[in-house]
Amino acid sequence: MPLLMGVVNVTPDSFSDGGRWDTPEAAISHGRDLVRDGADILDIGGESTRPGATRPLVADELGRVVPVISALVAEGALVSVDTMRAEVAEQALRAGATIVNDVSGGLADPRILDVVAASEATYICMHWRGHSDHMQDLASYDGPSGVVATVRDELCRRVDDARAAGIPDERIVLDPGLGFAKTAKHNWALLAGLSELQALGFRLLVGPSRKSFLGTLLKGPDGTPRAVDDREAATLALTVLLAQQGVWGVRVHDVRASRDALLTLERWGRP
Ligand code: PMM
Repeated sequence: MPLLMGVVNVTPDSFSDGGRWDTPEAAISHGRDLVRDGADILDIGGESTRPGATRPLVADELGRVVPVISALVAEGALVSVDTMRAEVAEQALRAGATIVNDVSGGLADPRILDVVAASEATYICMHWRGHSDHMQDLASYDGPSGVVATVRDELCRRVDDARAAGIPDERIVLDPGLGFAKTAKHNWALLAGLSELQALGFRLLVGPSRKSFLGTLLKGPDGTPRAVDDREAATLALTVLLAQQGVWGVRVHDVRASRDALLTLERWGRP
């Protein structure tokens, strides 16, 4: 079964849960709830990557994530830091995080690769093309090879840089980056073509939870997308399908529901 990575967004403006856990106390308490619900990893982030988001100051990002990481690590949680910044990754690792979840795959701040290389951390290397304020302008995969092969090749170049910085393959996890410079059609193609990414031989993490392509799929008769907090059943269906594909991890908001779905799937496969 895949690992469940529970999302702790310590931000005022994330698309799915912005503002709900934006004080350290609220975020710590939410992280505890996710562990109780069965999260294997807590992914703690202080920068919203919703389309159109503007970037926080480094000091603000640090102030959001470091106290939350320290507190949850002290309680025994396995923590990843969701950041594109070397400085934040460095301080998060010092506070006890053991995974760096870099949605830019080393493109936003290449020094992050050196920080990870100098540690023993796992590096989640996501497919990305640009910051959130303009990423949807970059959602074009018109070349002859199509979105799956293009994302695979672009991820390979990120892996080349990670290797060159000294991060061994065993510490690298790849992620297709659903919704990042991608339309709904691109996301569905990537999910259907996941085995092409798996063929690269790295562990895979996928983050479909509550994303807008599910809102579009579940749109009402007048075309209105399904609300963010009403996309859970579709998220669970994808969690189960991803588990059947053999991915290493799924990044989700509702850990309890995903854990129930995975336990059910696991029981089905047991005599
Ligand atoms: N998606 C979001 C943020 N961080 N990290 C990884 N590795 N993969 C993702 O798909 C991903 C991510 C955006 O979702 P959120 O605003 O709900 O956290």
